[in-house]
Amino acid sequence: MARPKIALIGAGQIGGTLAHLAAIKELGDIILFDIAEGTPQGKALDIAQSGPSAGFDASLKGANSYADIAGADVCIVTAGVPRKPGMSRDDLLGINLKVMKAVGEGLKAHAPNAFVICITNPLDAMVWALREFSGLPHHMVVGMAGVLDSARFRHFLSVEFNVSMRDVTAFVLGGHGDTMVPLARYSTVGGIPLPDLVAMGWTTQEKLDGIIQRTRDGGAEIVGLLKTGSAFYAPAQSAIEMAEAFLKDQKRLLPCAAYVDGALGLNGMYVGVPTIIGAGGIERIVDIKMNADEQAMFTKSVEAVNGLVAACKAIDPSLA
Ligand code: A3D
Repeated sequence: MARPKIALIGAGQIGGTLAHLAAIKELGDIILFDIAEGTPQGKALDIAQSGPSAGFDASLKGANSYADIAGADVCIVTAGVPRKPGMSRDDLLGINLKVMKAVGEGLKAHAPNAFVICITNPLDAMVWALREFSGLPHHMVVGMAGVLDSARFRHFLSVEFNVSMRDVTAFVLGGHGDTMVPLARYSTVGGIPLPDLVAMGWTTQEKLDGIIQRTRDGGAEIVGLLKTGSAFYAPAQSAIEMAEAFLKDQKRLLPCAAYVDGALGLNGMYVGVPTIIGAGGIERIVDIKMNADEQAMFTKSVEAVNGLVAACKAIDPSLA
């Protein structure tokens, strides 16, 4: 069987890291696409030259033409601009919306059967716009945010409890912004929910609240440290986990910005929810039950996403 084809739209910090990870994991042959001439070609060549030492079989090619992504099985979109210190993700909306239009048209013309993972911010609005511009089926277009936000939460929890990160599971749902919803009740260490661990004296409610806030501010903390851009290693790894779930039909249960129509009380919108990813793309939305406090946080986050979608429609009337 021929290797799968993976197209990376945007060859910046995340795009380059995605290419490296996809090659090392031998997920398929890789096309790095960017409007900047030379960048995708240079990164493709550099990573390909690590192959003899790393021992992977994958071809890598840089491209500035959408024709090169033809027939891609997976497209991961990072095209656009990242945050600088002091900026919110929402400040990127105007410029990245135009980029989603160009990318959406490229996908429609050259990769209409791909599973598309959007990473460009502000995430929930951009994945919605990308789906609209591309016209691809909703279950084949998804946004990466929940896997990363949950990984940040899991990392902080593993440090607090001094346990392996592998034994910590966590759910962060809602929009990928200040209103994101880390769900303590659905987050566990080896199956023991966080509220039980507080009762068992493993940590205090105050410390847990601090970890939840640090998770919400996780992206800004890194932007503040890097000063020239935003996080890229963990975002790339998170999208690779989703791509692998699709390519290997793993049926993974992962929190993603997916199109929800009916579940969780939502009618036709993109927001972070638990999903099952397999060969069929987003195969299922997991309709979890929230208590009153969780529901209030989730509703606030949904409203924030709806506000960003309305802003997109105001900027580009073709989306209205
Ligand atoms: P960066 O290193 O600047 O790479 C972006 C690349 O996109 C650059 O190489 C540009 O040349 C390219 N580009 C710009 N316009 C186009 C276009 N029209 N077509 C093709 N390529 C284009 O940024 P990055 O890789 O650090 O981040 C990429 C995006 O991911 C930004 O919007 C970030 O805000 C976002 N991001 C999201 C998360 C989430 O968890 C959702 C996390 C981290 C970053």
